[in-house]
Amino acid sequence: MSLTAEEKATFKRDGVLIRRGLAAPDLVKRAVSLIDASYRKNMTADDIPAYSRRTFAPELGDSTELLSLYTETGATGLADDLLGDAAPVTTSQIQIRVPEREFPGLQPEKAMHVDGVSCPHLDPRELRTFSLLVGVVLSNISDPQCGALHYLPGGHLAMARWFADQWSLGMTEQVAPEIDRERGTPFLGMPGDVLLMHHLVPHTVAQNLMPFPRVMAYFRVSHPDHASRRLEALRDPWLDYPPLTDVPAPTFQE
Ligand SMILES: O=C(O)CCC(=O)C(=O)O
Ligand SMILES: [Fe+2]
Repeated sequence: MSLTAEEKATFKRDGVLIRRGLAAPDLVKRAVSLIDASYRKNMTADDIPAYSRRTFAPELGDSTELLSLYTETGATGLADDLLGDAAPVTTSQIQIRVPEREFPGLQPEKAMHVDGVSCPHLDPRELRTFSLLVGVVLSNISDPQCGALHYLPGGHLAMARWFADQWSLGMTEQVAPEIDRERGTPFLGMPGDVLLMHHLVPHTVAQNLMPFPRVMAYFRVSHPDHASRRLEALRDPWLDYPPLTDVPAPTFQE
């Protein structure tokens, strides 16, 4: 599985690429039924705040069935196409936006952020960054009101400039003030759709105003050298993406 030249150019400009229906229905069905069982049987309302920071269904973090959403769908080939080479992914993260009506006040909107930098619950000097986020849709996300991920197309370039010029390690601000004010573009999709997002694209999630849970599986992919150059990768958006160095970003809007 590989990316077209046009897809690479789009990723360069937007920092985001969407492949509809990449994960086969049987893989999606198996993952959904495991997550659903965990949500119904193991989760309590008290778990929601911590799970929202880390992962839902933590006991499934290294399950082969969940990992197959990344390893058996062609997503690994797409990640290799962007990064040139990628370290193996060994865990999945499940993020559920629970229905607000059922669990009022337990899952507030997340602030605009990039993953792994100045996490509110961690030491701000600790970086837990990576290169590429792969997200697999596991529920119907056709209405932005259901707690859709909202992202800022092109925000990876603005964030790299901010990290280079304004930011220093230990600051608690997660993004530049002008980015914090943005609401972003909702990522809408159906089960099996896959999102590839550059690590510097700022994003947020709102409350889920629908009566059913919104479910995503996420995989964090790193260039093999990422861990040894986290600070540099915040300031140079293409350091972890050698195959994209010479790809021109399109100037047209689709
Ligand atoms: O719930 C989501 O879709 C994404 C949440 C998020 O941004 C995160 O866990 O870092
Ligand atoms: Fe995030």
